[in-house]
Amino acid sequence: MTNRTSLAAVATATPSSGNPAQQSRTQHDRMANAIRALAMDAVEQAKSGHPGLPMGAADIATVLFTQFLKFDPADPAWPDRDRFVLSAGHGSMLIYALLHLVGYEAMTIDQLKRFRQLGSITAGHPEYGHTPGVETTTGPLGQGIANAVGMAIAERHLAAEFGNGLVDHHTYVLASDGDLMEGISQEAIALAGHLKLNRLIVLFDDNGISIDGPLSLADSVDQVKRFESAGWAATRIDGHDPAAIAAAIEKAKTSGRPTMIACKTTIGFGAPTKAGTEKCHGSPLGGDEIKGAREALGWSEPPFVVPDDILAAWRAAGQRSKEAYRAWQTRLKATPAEQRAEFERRMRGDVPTDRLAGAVTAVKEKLAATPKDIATRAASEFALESLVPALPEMLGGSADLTGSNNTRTKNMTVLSASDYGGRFIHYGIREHGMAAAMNGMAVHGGIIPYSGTFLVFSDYCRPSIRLAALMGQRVIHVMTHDSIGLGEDGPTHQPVEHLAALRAIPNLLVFRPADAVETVECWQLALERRSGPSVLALTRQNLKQQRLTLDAENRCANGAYELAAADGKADVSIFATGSEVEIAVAARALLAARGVPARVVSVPSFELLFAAPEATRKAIVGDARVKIGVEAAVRQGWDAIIGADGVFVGMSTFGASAPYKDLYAHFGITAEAVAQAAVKRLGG
Ligand SMILES: Cc1ncc(C[n+]2csc(CCOP(=O)(O)OP(=O)(O)O)c2C)c(N)n1
Repeated sequence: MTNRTSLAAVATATPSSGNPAQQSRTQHDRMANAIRALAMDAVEQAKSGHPGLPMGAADIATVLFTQFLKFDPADPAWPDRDRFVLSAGHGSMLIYALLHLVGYEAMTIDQLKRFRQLGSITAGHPEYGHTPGVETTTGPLGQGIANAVGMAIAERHLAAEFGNGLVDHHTYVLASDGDLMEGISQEAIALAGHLKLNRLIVLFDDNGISIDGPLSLADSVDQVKRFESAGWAATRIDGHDPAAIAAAIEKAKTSGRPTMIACKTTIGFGAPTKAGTEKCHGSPLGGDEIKGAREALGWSEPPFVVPDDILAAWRAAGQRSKEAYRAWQTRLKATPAEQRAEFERRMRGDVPTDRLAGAVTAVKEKLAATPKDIATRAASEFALESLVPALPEMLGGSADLTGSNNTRTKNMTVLSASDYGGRFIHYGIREHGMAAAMNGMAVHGGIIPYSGTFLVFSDYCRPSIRLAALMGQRVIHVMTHDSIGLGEDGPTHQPVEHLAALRAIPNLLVFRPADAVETVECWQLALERRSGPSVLALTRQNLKQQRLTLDAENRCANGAYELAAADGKADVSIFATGSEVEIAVAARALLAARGVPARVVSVPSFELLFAAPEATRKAIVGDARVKIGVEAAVRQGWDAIIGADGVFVGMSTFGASAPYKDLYAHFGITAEAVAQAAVKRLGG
């Protein structure tokens, strides 16, 4: 322990009051020690948690929150606040302590005492929407830093649109060794460097310790060189030296590039025997160790007590941005009414319902006038040609599959370091980083991110899709090439289990539209949905337009609907999604020719069907003697519609490489197979 003497020496000094930006070293240490003590105490009380990171990073956080971060505890949603992302979410007590100290009303000392307990706002890891002041949900390492890239893109994009008077803020990240070891961080760092996101500042808690022990067990990357090679400014400092931390952040703010500051710290700083070791990473320190730490830090207060003068200094830090806040409000008021209303609408996340409905109707009218037998990915592009101009908040992209995903419309310009106002992002081959950046844009506000890749690569972004669902964010994933129907690329590219896997994520809507009309309807539902993400699974191959007459109503809204009625009372209900709907329709005709009345139900979204009122759902599902599901994917999930004794025509193995029509025949997903299965089940 090297910190013991210096800390003991400063412990009794009187704090300076006044300008917190120029507080003395003594004052700084006592303020940082308040974080350390609260973290130790809360983790001890919960008998669970991670004291090491908050104790080690307390100096960094103190400098950031008392001298740099622009925020107002009275208005956690202030659009132009700086964003602070605790990417190393396991160190959640760091942010909870900070929120308490700077004066977020909801973060009472009682909440800290109830760390990690049911109903508290001090959840195990920081959760967006659960705790005012938490900007994004973190815990799965690497996600936070990648979210922050999206926030920084959102900031520059909105600044390009609304001007620096309304949008001009920084995004700060506290990242750990674990964050930087995760692969997603490479995607995020490379994208941020390429886009020269100079308002993004990463403070790396460079403590050289993870759960298994010293980092040297598993890693020997020179992080400064790594960031520099990705186009960042990067530097190494003593993370316990407030002057060095402040100087580095000051410099970062003037850089033309994003900055990474590697702050050398001691994990568990202050703990007499456990500091600097993995022993303080993820478990309570224990009574003796806490007693020793209190002595080492010169902190004589009982658990959960912060001396008045220190609390007052922290609360003063919480008021630092009042003037900036007022000035911003004044600028907002001086903004021309129309622009101001648009900015406020965008930040509230209200879609312009009339404009959206108008765009959807225009697309449907065109499809009724001139039906299109096109792939649903092309139908999506056709819809986007109307939707993108109607909704300026839509920010599109693709992970290097732009021509395949059809996500870029004709008039979209590219968002780049020289034009942040562009509305299309070439994310590069970085599906995970892309999905996480989209989450960051969504939580930033003002943007509805949508982007594209192949459905099979949903696995590459699944952790971020899950977090979008957990956070309830409107993020829209266009995922094309959605089955064996993609053909010759073969089983590596043919999703089989992916629809089921995505449907397993709570609060995610998975849409698989059957034709051009359903595609625009599904887009409308995804855009209107404020409370969670959506996936649009779209085909590569052309499909017949099933809906030939104009429907004012969005027939996909209940998740499923009867597309073709039976001739008389149905003996058979055929349920199908996407490209298999036309197979179901053909099977119905074959059955009709054999005198078997069958109906076809298109099921663009399981989740919406299951959420529909019971009577509606029962009417849609019906009571035909035989229920058949048709989907070129695995059966998992289908029993909820067709029953455990229902007939399923789909896939049970991986696909194969061949022209798609050969594959459908090979795997027996054909109208004949469906009709035969129905007749067999009817006992014919
Ligand atoms: C994606 C992911 N993998 C594994 C974990 C489990 N985990 C939590 S913290 C941690 C190691 C953290 O080491 P470091 O990032 O250096 O944090 P510190 O020890 O400095 O607190 C691991 C493996 C996780 N939270 N996220």
